[in-house]
Amino acid sequence: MQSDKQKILVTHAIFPDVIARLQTHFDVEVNDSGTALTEAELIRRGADKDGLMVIGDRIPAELIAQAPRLKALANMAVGYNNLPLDAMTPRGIVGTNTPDVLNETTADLGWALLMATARRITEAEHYLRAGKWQSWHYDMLTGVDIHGATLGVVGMGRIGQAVARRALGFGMRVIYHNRSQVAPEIEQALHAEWVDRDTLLRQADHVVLVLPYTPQAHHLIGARELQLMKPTATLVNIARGGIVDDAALVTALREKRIAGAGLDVFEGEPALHPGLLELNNVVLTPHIGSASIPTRRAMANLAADNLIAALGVGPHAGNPPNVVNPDARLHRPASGGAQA
Ligand code: 8YV
Repeated sequence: MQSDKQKILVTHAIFPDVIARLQTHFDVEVNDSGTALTEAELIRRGADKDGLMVIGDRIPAELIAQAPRLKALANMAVGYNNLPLDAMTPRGIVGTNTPDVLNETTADLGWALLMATARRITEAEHYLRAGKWQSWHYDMLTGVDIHGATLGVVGMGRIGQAVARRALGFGMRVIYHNRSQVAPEIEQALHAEWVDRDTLLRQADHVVLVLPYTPQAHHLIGARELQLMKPTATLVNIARGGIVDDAALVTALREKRIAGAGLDVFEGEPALHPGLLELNNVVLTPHIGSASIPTRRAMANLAADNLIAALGVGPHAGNPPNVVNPDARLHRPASGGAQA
């Protein structure tokens, strides 16, 4: 029998209880193949859907053109540069994200990378496992100090603030760069001082990138910026691939123009610049910033809440909590989201 429920696609397997919750409202199709859908598959499987829960996939604008019933794309991520908003908004298709619930977990990972990079943890473990630890030497695997050093945070949003807050425990000086200065009470609480970007790069011992990806942020850190950094400095990217020019970074690391880098995100991921794999002054993780079970669960539930509300059902029907393109409402057909 034909169901009259709205149809949704979830682009990767997620917690079964979250899927069950979605099933109370919708006909749910899940890509549980364990691999990402190709662009062509996304377009084909999205074509008859009312909504999508998007998990890390770059959604082609073509899907929007091919899916006449589509009303909402709920991203299970805080970043949403993977959604084709320019195609969605004029069609009245709402996009949502999952802010806040991942701030602390992502900040923790930023610090894990900072500390692993500064203290050469990955390199030291490889050294030990390879049986190279035969004797002691005063400068064996010496790193860069974290306590008392200067932390430079690029992007002082909610995750940037969580990164900066952790620096208090290490007695660090905190400088930050953000398009606009944060409120004075936040600066005071974090002991953080706004500086221009070049000053930050020149003065920081540890630079952490926590800004959203926008076309203006593309290759924000390239050869020129890496040249400004101290030769003893480290660079951590927990934001998005493409903010750092990975080829320029490989050259800088190879020539030891900075001490090291800790990277969770890459241009063209899951592929990465092959040069990165040859270097031992870089710590690499596969985009795991938000990867703890409680946080991923909170993200999945929030994305589900957004999708349910955006498709006109549940307690927040018509008012999803985390809309990223509010102008889409101006283009919505008068009837609004269909009811399940
Ligand atoms: C996601 C992320 O896990 O929230 C973000 O922006 O980068 C990660 O937390 C990843 O994008 C998959 O959706």
